[in-house]
Amino acid sequence: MQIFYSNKHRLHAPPNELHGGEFVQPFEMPSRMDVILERLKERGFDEIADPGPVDLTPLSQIHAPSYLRFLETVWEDWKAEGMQAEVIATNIPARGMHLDRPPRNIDGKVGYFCHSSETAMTAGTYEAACASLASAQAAQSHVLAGAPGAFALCRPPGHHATRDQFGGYCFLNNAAAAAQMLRNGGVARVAVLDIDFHHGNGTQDIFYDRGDVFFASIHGAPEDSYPYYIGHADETGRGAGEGSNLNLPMPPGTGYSAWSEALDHAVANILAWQADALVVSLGVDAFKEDPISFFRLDSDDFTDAGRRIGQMGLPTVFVMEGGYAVDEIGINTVNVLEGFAD
Ligand code: Q9C
Ligand code: ZN
Repeated sequence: MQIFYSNKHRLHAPPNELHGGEFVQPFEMPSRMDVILERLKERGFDEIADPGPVDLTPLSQIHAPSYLRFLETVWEDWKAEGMQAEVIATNIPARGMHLDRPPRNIDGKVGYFCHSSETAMTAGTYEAACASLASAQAAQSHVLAGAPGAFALCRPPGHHATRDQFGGYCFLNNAAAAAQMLRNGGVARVAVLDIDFHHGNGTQDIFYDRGDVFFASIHGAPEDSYPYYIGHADETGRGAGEGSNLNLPMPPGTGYSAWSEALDHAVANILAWQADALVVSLGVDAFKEDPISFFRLDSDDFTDAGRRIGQMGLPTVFVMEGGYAVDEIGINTVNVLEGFAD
């Protein structure tokens, strides 16, 4: 399987994550990629290419222009205001406030374009996010050209990035961009299957009103898990998108028997919807040892999940999302790809 990966993710390495009231080393760290790359090579996946330059034009179909401009300029503006350290949102518009009036002040703007303050930005974040997006785009065009599957080893991840907000370690929505570019390339019906432990709120937000992209997500129930305020089973889409959004929230302690039933349900719905191509938001934080998640999947379960995805018989773009049990992230990720290829 062809893999696309850029080293430029290293430009994004914030020193801090706000976690439990203190600053800790971020869970989403550069070494995640090293462990995956090592495992890929160990298992004979040696077609790993740099994606080449990013194409920013399709971004305007999934992100607000004002948000894109913000990402591009925030670091400069933040420094110009005299801020000493990384960009972190402090104040985010809440109940009773205006949700649609971006302020001029950069601190206010950061909060306006953010939904989760654990996520920091640094000088190299935008460039890293663009390089991550480039991998998703390259994998997408590889599949569009006829490959049965391709893997975008993306970092930073993307599925929590909404139309106009960063957060959840995400800035540009790589999976949404891949889906949009498949559409632009002539694929009529595209499904996004999100198996990351966390609900893919960004991808849902982007496609919620659209009937041409189906979104299905298996995730920790919002009552118990980030992103907390979205991801319920009754969110089914709106307008032309009614019926093309499927949320399968699962409780703490969910193991592979219940999880795989949810996967089968998602797969059946995607096939019934008659998708022509598939984008998989591939997070492996459903793993039992993940430090910030509460499902109980074993490493072998990821192989089986990959096999079930492969049995759909759809051209498939895998896009890397989360997974924070760094020691096993390589095994778990590559297991999905091996199961798929099987
Ligand atoms: N303090 C992805 O898996 N919540 N993002 C942090 C630890 C945010 C996860 C909880 C989790 C975001 C791509
Ligand atoms: Zn996740």
